Amino acid sequence: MTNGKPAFSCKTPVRHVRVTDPYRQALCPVPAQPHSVLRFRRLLLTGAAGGLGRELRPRLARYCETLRVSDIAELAPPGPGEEVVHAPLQDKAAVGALLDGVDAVVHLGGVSVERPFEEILSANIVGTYHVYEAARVHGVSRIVFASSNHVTGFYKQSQTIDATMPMRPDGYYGLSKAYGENLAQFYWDRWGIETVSLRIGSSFPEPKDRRMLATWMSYDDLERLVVAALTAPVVGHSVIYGISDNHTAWYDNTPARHIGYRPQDSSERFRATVEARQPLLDREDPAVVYQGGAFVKQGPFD
Ligand code: 15L
Repeated sequence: MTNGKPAFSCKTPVRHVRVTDPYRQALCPVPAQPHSVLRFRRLLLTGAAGGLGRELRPRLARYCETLRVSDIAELAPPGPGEEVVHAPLQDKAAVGALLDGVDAVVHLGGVSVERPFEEILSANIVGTYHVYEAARVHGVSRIVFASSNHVTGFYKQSQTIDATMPMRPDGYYGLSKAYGENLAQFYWDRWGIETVSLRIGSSFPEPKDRRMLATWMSYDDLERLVVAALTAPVVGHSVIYGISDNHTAWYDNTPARHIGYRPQDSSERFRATVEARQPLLDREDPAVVYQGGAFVKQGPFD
């Protein structure tokens, strides 16, 4: 949801934003921008070597003059209009340099699964703090933050939830994404940096199991969502679930309609195959009870 305007800001944001009433925003959605009008001078994509980063890299290149891509893992060499930077998120100075001269950031970097707390701490908690600090220093006005459905993974699959409901993280990974969303809210309230936090469901070529019939998002819809988050005129700090237009859905995105995300795919065409592959479900299994699936059963790691 969009939560008010900054109380004050020591640095005038590049983009002036006025959000007066988030619920009015939700009731009066801004139409999605035609993609052809979009032209960023320089976009930064962190985590570009990961599964979603590799998918988004060629797609985002279409929307900017220069795409700067970053990761700690090996990246394909720069193509036309690309800059490749290896910057560990734990290194504040490196992340500072990474954001110098960029208009907006798509922050996918960090650990993307449940892991021991120390790994999550350095990549996701310290690393995301470095990204926001660098955005403040360099006057970057908008960040698209790859959050996760695991921020609310301990809601039951029988429930329909929206982003205004309390967080119920299902592990250290989900907790780190909850922290990232709170960080985004703080940098909006304090510094006027806008964020759209994307609580991404399961973005893969196709749903792997029955749970993903509800959480799946196609790569084309991922692109639509990221582009909408980059270009919606006013977002403050908004939170939206990243799923396709699935017939089974646990998330109500009504409070985030102002982002202008209109999914065009659905998991339904995979249903018969998925259900044949997984005919029986153990209704007592926490992975079947809770929205976070197997994430709710991870750990302890010692
Ligand atoms: C996530 O947040 C993970 O990054 C991804 O690997 C998937 O496991 C996804 O959630 C999911 O919940 O399916």
